[in-house]
Amino acid sequence: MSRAGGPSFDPRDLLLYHVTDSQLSLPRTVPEVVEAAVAGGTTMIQVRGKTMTGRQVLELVCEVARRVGDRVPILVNDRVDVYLAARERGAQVAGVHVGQSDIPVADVRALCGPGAIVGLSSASAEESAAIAALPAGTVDYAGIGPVHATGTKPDHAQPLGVEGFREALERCPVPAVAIGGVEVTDARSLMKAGARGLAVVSGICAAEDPQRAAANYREAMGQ
Ligand code: TZP
Repeated sequence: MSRAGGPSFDPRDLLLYHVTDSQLSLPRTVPEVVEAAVAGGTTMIQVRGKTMTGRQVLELVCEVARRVGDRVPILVNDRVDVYLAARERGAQVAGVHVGQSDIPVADVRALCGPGAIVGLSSASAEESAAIAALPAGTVDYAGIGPVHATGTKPDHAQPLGVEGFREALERCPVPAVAIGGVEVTDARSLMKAGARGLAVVSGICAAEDPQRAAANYREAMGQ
Protein backbone atom coordinates (compact mmCIF):
# COMPACT_ATOMS: atom_id res chain seq x y z
CA MET A 1 0.00 0.00 0.00
CA SER A 2 1.71 3.14 -1.08
CA ARG A 3 -0.07 5.91 -2.77
CA ALA A 4 -3.40 6.66 -1.17
CA GLY A 5 -1.56 9.25 0.87
CA GLY A 6 1.89 9.28 -0.68
CA PRO A 7 3.65 10.05 -3.90
CA SER A 8 4.94 6.71 -5.14
CA PHE A 9 3.26 3.73 -6.72
CA ASP A 10 4.42 0.37 -5.39
CA PRO A 11 4.13 -2.32 -8.09
CA ARG A 12 3.89 -4.95 -5.34
CA ASP A 13 0.34 -3.71 -4.81
CA LEU A 14 -0.57 -5.27 -8.17
CA LEU A 15 -0.19 -8.81 -6.84
CA LEU A 16 -3.87 -9.68 -6.48
CA TYR A 17 -6.02 -7.00 -8.05
CA HIS A 18 -9.76 -7.36 -7.46
CA VAL A 19 -12.00 -5.65 -10.02
CA THR A 20 -15.56 -5.30 -8.71
CA ASP A 21 -18.86 -6.29 -10.32
CA SER A 22 -22.18 -5.64 -8.59
CA GLN A 23 -24.17 -8.30 -10.47
CA LEU A 24 -21.62 -11.06 -9.94
CA SER A 25 -21.42 -10.19 -6.25
CA LEU A 26 -25.14 -10.77 -5.62
CA PRO A 27 -26.76 -11.46 -3.22
CA ARG A 28 -23.90 -9.75 -1.38
CA THR A 29 -23.01 -6.10 -1.80
CA VAL A 30 -19.75 -5.04 -3.46
CA PRO A 31 -18.36 -3.61 -0.18
CA GLU A 32 -19.10 -6.92 1.58
CA VAL A 33 -17.28 -8.89 -1.09
CA VAL A 34 -14.38 -6.42 -1.15
CA GLU A 35 -13.90 -6.64 2.62
CA ALA A 36 -13.91 -10.43 2.57
CA ALA A 37 -11.50 -10.51 -0.35
CA VAL A 38 -9.09 -8.09 1.33
CA ALA A 39 -9.11 -10.38 4.37
CA GLY A 40 -8.15 -13.20 2.02
CA GLY A 41 -5.24 -11.30 0.48
CA THR A 42 -6.26 -8.91 -2.30
CA THR A 43 -3.76 -6.07 -2.62
CA MET A 44 -5.54 -3.56 -4.86
CA ILE A 45 -9.14 -2.81 -5.85
CA GLN A 46 -10.75 -1.31 -8.92
CA VAL A 47 -14.35 -0.21 -8.56
CA ARG A 48 -15.96 -0.94 -11.92
CA GLY A 49 -19.61 -0.13 -12.51
CA LYS A 50 -20.17 -0.17 -16.25
CA THR A 51 -23.97 -0.15 -15.96
CA MET A 52 -24.13 2.18 -12.97
CA THR A 53 -24.75 5.93 -12.97
CA GLY A 54 -21.92 8.27 -12.01
CA ARG A 55 -23.71 9.02 -8.76
CA GLN A 56 -24.00 5.33 -7.91
CA VAL A 57 -20.34 4.69 -8.66
CA LEU A 58 -19.33 7.67 -6.52
CA GLU A 59 -21.32 6.38 -3.55
CA LEU A 60 -19.89 2.91 -4.03
CA VAL A 61 -16.30 4.16 -4.29
CA CYS A 62 -16.72 6.19 -1.09
CA GLU A 63 -18.19 3.21 0.77
CA VAL A 64 -15.44 0.87 -0.41
CA ALA A 65 -12.85 3.49 0.57
CA ARG A 66 -14.41 3.89 4.00
CA ARG A 67 -14.11 0.16 4.59
CA VAL A 68 -10.69 -0.67 3.15
CA GLY A 69 -9.11 2.53 1.81
CA ASP A 70 -6.47 2.53 4.54
CA ARG A 71 -5.44 -1.05 3.70
CA VAL A 72 -5.28 -1.29 -0.11
CA PRO A 73 -5.20 1.23 -2.97
CA ILE A 74 -8.61 1.78 -4.54
CA LEU A 75 -8.89 2.78 -8.19
CA VAL A 76 -11.91 3.92 -10.16
CA ASN A 77 -12.65 2.38 -13.55
CA ASP A 78 -12.94 4.96 -16.36
CA ARG A 79 -14.41 7.82 -14.36
CA VAL A 80 -11.92 10.58 -13.68
CA ASP A 81 -14.83 12.74 -12.49
CA VAL A 82 -15.77 10.15 -9.86
CA TYR A 83 -12.14 9.89 -8.71
CA LEU A 84 -11.93 13.69 -8.32
CA ALA A 85 -15.31 13.94 -6.55
CA ALA A 86 -14.40 11.12 -4.16
CA ARG A 87 -11.13 12.89 -3.32
CA GLU A 88 -13.08 16.13 -2.75
CA ARG A 89 -15.21 14.22 -0.28
CA GLY A 90 -12.10 13.08 1.55
CA ALA A 91 -12.31 9.43 0.45
CA GLN A 92 -9.05 7.50 0.29
CA VAL A 93 -9.00 6.70 -3.41
CA ALA A 94 -5.69 6.18 -5.15
CA GLY A 95 -6.28 6.49 -8.87
CA VAL A 96 -8.02 5.67 -12.12
CA HIS A 97 -7.87 2.80 -14.62
CA VAL A 98 -8.84 3.52 -18.23
CA GLY A 99 -9.25 1.52 -21.41
CA GLN A 100 -8.03 2.31 -24.91
CA SER A 101 -11.27 4.02 -25.93
CA ASP A 102 -11.76 6.09 -22.79
CA ILE A 103 -10.36 9.60 -22.58
CA PRO A 104 -6.66 9.53 -23.48
CA VAL A 105 -4.46 8.41 -20.65
CA ALA A 106 -2.28 11.54 -20.94
CA ASP A 107 -5.39 13.60 -20.16
CA VAL A 108 -6.20 11.28 -17.27
CA ARG A 109 -2.74 11.90 -15.83
CA ALA A 110 -3.06 15.65 -16.33
CA LEU A 111 -6.43 15.72 -14.55
CA CYS A 112 -5.49 13.40 -11.69
CA GLY A 113 -2.02 14.79 -11.03
CA PRO A 114 1.32 13.12 -10.38
CA GLY A 115 0.24 11.51 -7.10
CA ALA A 116 -2.50 9.35 -8.59
CA ILE A 117 -2.06 5.76 -9.74
CA VAL A 118 -3.00 5.58 -13.42
CA GLY A 119 -3.55 2.24 -15.16
CA LEU A 120 -4.23 1.47 -18.81
CA SER A 121 -5.70 -1.61 -20.51
CA SER A 122 -3.73 -3.29 -23.31
CA ALA A 123 -5.09 -6.03 -25.55
CA SER A 124 -2.01 -6.55 -27.75
CA ALA A 125 1.74 -6.16 -28.15
CA GLU A 126 1.08 -3.01 -30.21
CA GLU A 127 -1.01 -1.39 -27.49
CA SER A 128 1.65 -2.30 -24.92
CA ALA A 129 4.42 -0.82 -27.09
CA ALA A 130 2.45 2.42 -27.55
CA ILE A 131 2.81 3.10 -23.81
CA ALA A 132 6.52 3.69 -24.39
CA ALA A 133 5.70 6.63 -26.67
CA LEU A 134 3.90 8.46 -23.84
CA PRO A 135 5.76 10.89 -21.58
CA ALA A 136 7.47 9.04 -18.72
CA GLY A 137 5.23 8.74 -15.69
CA THR A 138 1.97 8.86 -17.62
CA VAL A 139 1.03 5.22 -16.98
CA ASP A 140 1.95 3.38 -13.78
CA TYR A 141 0.82 -0.09 -14.81
CA ALA A 142 -0.96 -1.95 -17.59
CA GLY A 143 -3.74 -4.52 -17.47
CA ILE A 144 -2.98 -6.93 -20.32
CA GLY A 145 -5.73 -9.17 -21.64
CA PRO A 146 -8.01 -10.85 -22.00
CA VAL A 147 -5.82 -13.87 -21.46
CA HIS A 148 -8.86 -16.12 -21.92
CA ALA A 149 -12.37 -15.53 -23.22
CA THR A 150 -14.64 -14.24 -20.49
CA GLY A 151 -18.33 -13.54 -20.12
CA THR A 152 -17.57 -10.65 -17.76
CA LYS A 153 -16.60 -8.38 -20.67
CA PRO A 154 -18.75 -9.45 -23.62
CA ASP A 155 -17.07 -7.02 -26.08
CA HIS A 156 -13.55 -8.16 -25.28
CA ALA A 157 -10.76 -8.39 -27.83
CA GLN A 158 -9.33 -11.65 -29.17
CA PRO A 159 -7.98 -13.66 -26.20
CA LEU A 160 -4.17 -13.65 -26.00
CA GLY A 161 -3.52 -16.96 -24.29
CA VAL A 162 -0.48 -17.21 -22.03
CA GLU A 163 1.95 -16.92 -24.99
CA GLY A 164 0.19 -13.85 -26.35
CA PHE A 165 0.22 -12.37 -22.86
CA ARG A 166 3.98 -12.93 -22.67
CA GLU A 167 4.48 -11.21 -26.04
CA ALA A 168 2.34 -8.22 -25.05
CA LEU A 169 4.23 -8.03 -21.76
CA GLU A 170 7.63 -8.06 -23.47
CA ARG A 171 6.73 -4.86 -25.31
CA CYS A 172 5.26 -3.23 -22.21
CA PRO A 173 7.45 -0.61 -20.48
CA VAL A 174 5.51 -0.63 -17.20
CA PRO A 175 4.60 -3.39 -14.72
CA ALA A 176 1.54 -5.34 -15.81
CA VAL A 177 -1.20 -7.56 -14.49
CA ALA A 178 -2.88 -10.36 -16.43
CA ILE A 179 -6.66 -10.03 -16.81
CA GLY A 180 -9.48 -11.97 -18.42
CA GLY A 181 -10.66 -15.40 -17.41
CA VAL A 182 -7.78 -15.73 -14.97
CA GLU A 183 -8.34 -18.74 -12.75
CA VAL A 184 -6.35 -20.10 -9.85
CA THR A 185 -4.89 -22.74 -12.16
CA ASP A 186 -3.43 -19.98 -14.42
CA ALA A 187 -1.58 -18.26 -11.60
CA ARG A 188 1.72 -20.07 -11.90
CA SER A 189 2.14 -19.80 -15.67
CA LEU A 190 1.15 -16.12 -15.78
CA MET A 191 3.49 -15.16 -12.95
CA LYS A 192 6.23 -17.20 -14.61
CA ALA A 193 5.54 -15.29 -17.84
CA GLY A 194 6.37 -12.09 -15.96
CA ALA A 195 3.03 -10.79 -14.69
CA ARG A 196 3.41 -8.60 -11.61
CA GLY A 197 -0.01 -9.74 -10.54
CA LEU A 198 -3.40 -11.12 -11.48
CA ALA A 199 -6.54 -9.03 -12.02
CA VAL A 200 -9.70 -10.96 -11.26
CA VAL A 201 -13.40 -10.19 -11.49
CA SER A 202 -15.61 -13.30 -11.44
CA GLY A 203 -13.03 -15.54 -9.74
CA ILE A 204 -13.53 -13.43 -6.61
CA CYS A 205 -16.90 -11.64 -7.03
CA ALA A 206 -18.84 -14.79 -7.93
CA ALA A 207 -17.05 -17.08 -5.49
CA GLU A 208 -19.15 -18.58 -2.74
CA ASP A 209 -16.43 -17.56 -0.30
CA PRO A 210 -14.52 -14.52 -1.65
CA GLN A 211 -12.04 -14.59 1.25
CA ARG A 212 -11.13 -18.20 0.50
CA ALA A 213 -11.02 -17.46 -3.24
CA ALA A 214 -8.54 -14.61 -2.73
CA ALA A 215 -6.43 -16.79 -0.46
CA ASN A 216 -6.45 -19.55 -3.10
CA TYR A 217 -5.07 -17.15 -5.74
CA ARG A 218 -2.36 -15.98 -3.34
CA GLU A 219 -1.40 -19.55 -2.51
CA ALA A 220 -1.29 -20.52 -6.17
CA MET A 221 0.98 -17.54 -6.90
CA GLY A 222 3.25 -18.64 -4.07
CA GLN A 223 3.30 -15.07 -2.71
N1 TZP B 1 -10.76 -6.41 -19.17
C1 TZP B 1 -10.32 -7.40 -19.96
S1 TZP B 1 -11.07 -8.85 -19.61
C2 TZP B 1 -11.98 -8.17 -18.37
C3 TZP B 1 -11.70 -6.82 -18.28
C4 TZP B 1 -12.31 -5.87 -17.34
C5 TZP B 1 -12.95 -8.92 -17.54
C6 TZP B 1 -12.29 -9.95 -16.70
O1 TZP B 1 -13.25 -10.60 -15.91
P1 TZP B 1 -13.06 -12.08 -15.37
O2 TZP B 1 -14.40 -12.40 -14.73
O3 TZP B 1 -11.96 -12.07 -14.35
O4 TZP B 1 -12.80 -12.96 -16.55
